[in-house]
Amino acid sequence: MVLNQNDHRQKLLEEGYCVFESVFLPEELSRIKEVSLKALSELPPAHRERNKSQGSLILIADYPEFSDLIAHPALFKVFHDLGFADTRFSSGYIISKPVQSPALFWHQDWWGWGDPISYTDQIAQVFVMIYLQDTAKNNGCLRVLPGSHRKIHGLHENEKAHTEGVSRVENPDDPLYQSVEGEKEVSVNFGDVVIGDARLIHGAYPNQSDQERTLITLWYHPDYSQLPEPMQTRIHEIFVRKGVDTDPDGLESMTLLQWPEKQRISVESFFPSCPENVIAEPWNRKPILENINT
Ligand SMILES: O=C(O)CCC(=O)C(=O)O
Repeated sequence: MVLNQNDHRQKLLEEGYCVFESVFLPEELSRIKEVSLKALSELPPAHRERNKSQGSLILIADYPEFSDLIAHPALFKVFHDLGFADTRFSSGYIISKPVQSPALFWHQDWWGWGDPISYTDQIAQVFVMIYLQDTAKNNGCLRVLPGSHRKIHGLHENEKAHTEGVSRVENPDDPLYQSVEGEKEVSVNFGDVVIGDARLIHGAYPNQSDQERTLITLWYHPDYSQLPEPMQTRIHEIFVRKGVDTDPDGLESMTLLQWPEKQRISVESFFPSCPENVIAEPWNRKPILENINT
């Protein structure tokens, strides 16, 4: 179904995600695909063991070639259609499921649940997912729980998501990998873009195909100037890889500030500013259940 401009915004607000079809021509993503597959081929096996459920977690900050994607006019148009202004970037990953690999655990990615805006319609962070091939249930497409960005779900109680044992798939029978009532399959064509509220509970099906399934996830923050200052400070810290709770490898990574001048300048307008003398919003990855709708 092709959605119009208002439908996309409505769906994002109500269900926590939406899909923009044919945002990119396949050839516009060919360089990104080449760089991503090369980065994957150079990964030490231990990385994939450690991230068996995700498949891989490669910070794109190490690859200035991603400047073309981060500031791509087609993404800018998507943000415009969603009514976003003053959108800033914090980080991005190459997340790639090898052939015959397990499901990605159910999780949500929001870390600012301590702030009251997390319980409102204001969206502080979105994921932008760009799959580098068509996806379907068979090769590990995304699955989501529509509306879970604003409503309580049993999975909110599960504190294991993002832990080491769950990433390594130490217990494949854990409910975090299984189908859940109400889940929605989000299959896409190469060139489509999925936008989601960071609060949305999501995961991915196992990749049961004989092809790698590769995704670029980018994190952006709409209407940045309207976010509380401690949140802006935390976003800036994520951007400079300071104390990121889920990502100890990030300390060794480059930041976009160190990219060669040409690439850095092309993405500079998306860099998050940092308010002076403001302590960062504490990491808080679990909603306060009394504050969230039932
Ligand atoms: O691998 C996928 O399809 C989803 C990745 C994901 O959940 C994320 O980037 O937060």
